[in-house]
Amino acid sequence: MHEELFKKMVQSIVDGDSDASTELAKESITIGIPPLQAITDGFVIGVNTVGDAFGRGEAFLPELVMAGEAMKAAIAVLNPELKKQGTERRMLGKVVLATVEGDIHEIGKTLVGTMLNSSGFEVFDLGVDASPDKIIGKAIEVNADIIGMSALLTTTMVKQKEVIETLEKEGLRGRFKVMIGGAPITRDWFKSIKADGYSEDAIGAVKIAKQLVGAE
Ligand code: B1M
Repeated sequence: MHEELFKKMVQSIVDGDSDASTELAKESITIGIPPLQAITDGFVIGVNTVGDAFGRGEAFLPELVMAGEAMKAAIAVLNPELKKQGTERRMLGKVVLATVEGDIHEIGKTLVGTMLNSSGFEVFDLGVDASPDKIIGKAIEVNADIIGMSALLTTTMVKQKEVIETLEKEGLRGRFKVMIGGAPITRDWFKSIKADGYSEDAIGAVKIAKQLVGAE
């Protein structure tokens, strides 16, 4: 069902066509496709297609940028729907969320934030390129339960480790649970830096966050 629409969604991202991705996102809402399904079965496949081509040297930076913009445009339409569909309104805990220093990939991080928020977490989204000091400072300021860090580059994932080491040095490690994610993050990396939670996707992130605050 809706296969044609999903294919058009993929193509709109591959073409870097923000107008088309916006319209397709609106159409999916009108016909009642769950927003997360539109993202995972449609738009994300498009952005992964461009990412893979870029990785093989068959696409170039402008295409990557345009695919990212088209993806953001679609998510901007779907975000309010995702929030509306959040069923749980109890306050499960506070999450300080960021993409780590040196890294400007924001789409997955923002999606994780939206899902956490609509599942009952209060999310303090620091955006992208957030330094360890900024992340830890905010966590102290709001008395966070969880620090969530996204990293999309093999060169920036080390910042997740740096935050954990800084927490240890400052005697704060026991105060916050640390959850990590992002395309290059593996279970081995998660174990090696002694984070508390790791997930491959946004739905998993909600599950892990709930476990970390003892809500599941
Ligand atoms: Co970039 N980029 N990029 N990029 N980019 C990747 C990551 C890359 C894999 C592409 C490739 O080569 N195949 C590659 C990294 C290679 C590596 O490190 N091994 C790469 C590169 C090289 C670069 C640049 C260096 C390119 C250059 O300038 N030469 C540059 C770096 C800039 C920087 O950050 N300093 C760069 C720039 C960009 C754009 C700005 C053009 C754009 C981002 C636009 C934006 O965010 N506003 C971009 C894009 C779009 C991508 C790809 C194609 C797609 C990323 C994305 O949005 N995915 C990406 C290829 C890929 O990943 N397939 C690529 C969709 C999103 C929903 O998924 O972010 O993985 P994702 O999030 C998922 C999960 O990972 C998980 O849940 C999310 C939802 O399911 N998750 C978490 C994420 N965070 C989590 C946190 C959690 C839990 C789960 O807990 C806290």
